[in-house]
Amino acid sequence: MADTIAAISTASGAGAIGILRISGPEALQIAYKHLSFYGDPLLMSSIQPRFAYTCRFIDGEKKLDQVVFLYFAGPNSFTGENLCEIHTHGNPILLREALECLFKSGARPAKQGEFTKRAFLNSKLDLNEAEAIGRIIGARSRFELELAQKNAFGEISRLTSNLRSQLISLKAECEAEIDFSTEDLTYESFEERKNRIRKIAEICNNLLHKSSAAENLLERSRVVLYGEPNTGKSSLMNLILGRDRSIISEIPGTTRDYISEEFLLSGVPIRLIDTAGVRETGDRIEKMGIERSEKEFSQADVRVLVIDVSQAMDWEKFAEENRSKIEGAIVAANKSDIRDPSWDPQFILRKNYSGTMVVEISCKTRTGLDALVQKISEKLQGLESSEDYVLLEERNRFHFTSITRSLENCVALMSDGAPAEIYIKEIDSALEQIGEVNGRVDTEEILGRIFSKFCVGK
Ligand SMILES: Nc1nc2c(ncn2[C@@H]2O[C@H](COP(=O)(O)OP(=O)(O)OP(=O)(O)O)[C@@H](O)[C@H]2O)c(=O)[nH]1
Ligand SMILES: [Mg+2]
Repeated sequence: MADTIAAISTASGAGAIGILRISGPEALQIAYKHLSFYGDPLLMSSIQPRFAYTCRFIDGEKKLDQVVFLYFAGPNSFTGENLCEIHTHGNPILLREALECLFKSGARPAKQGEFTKRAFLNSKLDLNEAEAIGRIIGARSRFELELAQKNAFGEISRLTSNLRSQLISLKAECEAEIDFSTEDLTYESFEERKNRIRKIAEICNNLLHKSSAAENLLERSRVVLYGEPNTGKSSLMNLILGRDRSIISEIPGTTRDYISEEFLLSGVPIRLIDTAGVRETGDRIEKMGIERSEKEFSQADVRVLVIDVSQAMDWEKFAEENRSKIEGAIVAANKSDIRDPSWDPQFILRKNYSGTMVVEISCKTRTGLDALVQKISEKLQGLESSEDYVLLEERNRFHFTSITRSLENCVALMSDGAPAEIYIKEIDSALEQIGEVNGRVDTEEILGRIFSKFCVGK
């Protein structure tokens, strides 16, 4: 039988409330030793599950805090075991002291993710849902949170169950064919079977593609500032960051290598990159810097082309000649405080390059910066707004890759005229893998690896 575990389940640091959780066969007995009810003493047997009791948390004679106590009788609890929650005031020292009391009375410290692991072992959650909880807790952006929420509400589990039942009927058909005769199987029904298998392989493959697209977006999006020397890229970098990161000077070619900083732009984790100004140069080192700028530019998720509108320029010609740099980019028309009469955003906008926006800014007077940040955010959200992403954890990427491979092998064997006894083995191995997606995982090692990513108390 499992032992009883306890932990602080709220984040460390001070807060209005802090929650202690106790789970296991002795949860109620251990908690009860430290509760003192107002008025008539309440018998342990009178405590009703799912009722909130206000009482005191005590250590012998010592009163620690006024608390709210909740009891969930197994199996109707998060872990499926008897579970108690004690809501104290959120002082870390107080919480620690109360937790020590629970340990003294027989609970043992919970390991990382142990509450969720017990929920999984007691079939309260499948493995996908358990992993999704881990991601919900740790999500660093709204996009990641939305992906985790989809999984927590069973999207992967549902899809997998559906694929599994399709594979089971295919297997049954093949078995019938092996057991009885092959005479009945017409060319059409054989081809139809092959197509069904191919289709399942395609669904799995698609899922892998969607997941890898989502993973790319979970990496910090790269916002790259680029343009000719002296246009104000470094000035803009520093203003967006809110501190002096890049060196600024009136000498063109100041930034020799790209400079990159990670931070949250309106809640979205990004990597902001300031690059060396691009121009023809004989300087070997500057040339190397420019090559690196061009590489950053080609890998950017959001491109911000910084131009200097204090220059007298033929902007029409500029727009013509720089199509590849302007298309899809946010053009930051900088130095608008000393704008030259030759500048007019229409020269660029009139080209109707797809996805191009122009924002007039001045790093000197800070005008237009909010509008620019807003446009960058819009582009970032545009990258992430598609509902068509799914996130597979590493474990499931492996399973879905194996399933796809087995089913493709199956189709190849069928095309080669292999008998059902042979290709059914590939269906079997796909079925085995699909079973593991929803969590028929029994080795302690794999479970340990999954739940160790959680914090204590989860
Ligand atoms: N008047 C005015 N001057 C600006 C503005 N933004 C930048 N500058 C000046 O323009 C010069 C170049 O700025 P930087 O930020 O170093 O330009 P850069 O694009 O990083 O230049 P490189 O690193 O050489 O490619 C500096 O002297 C800045 O003070 C602006 O909005 N208005
Ligand atoms: Mg610079």
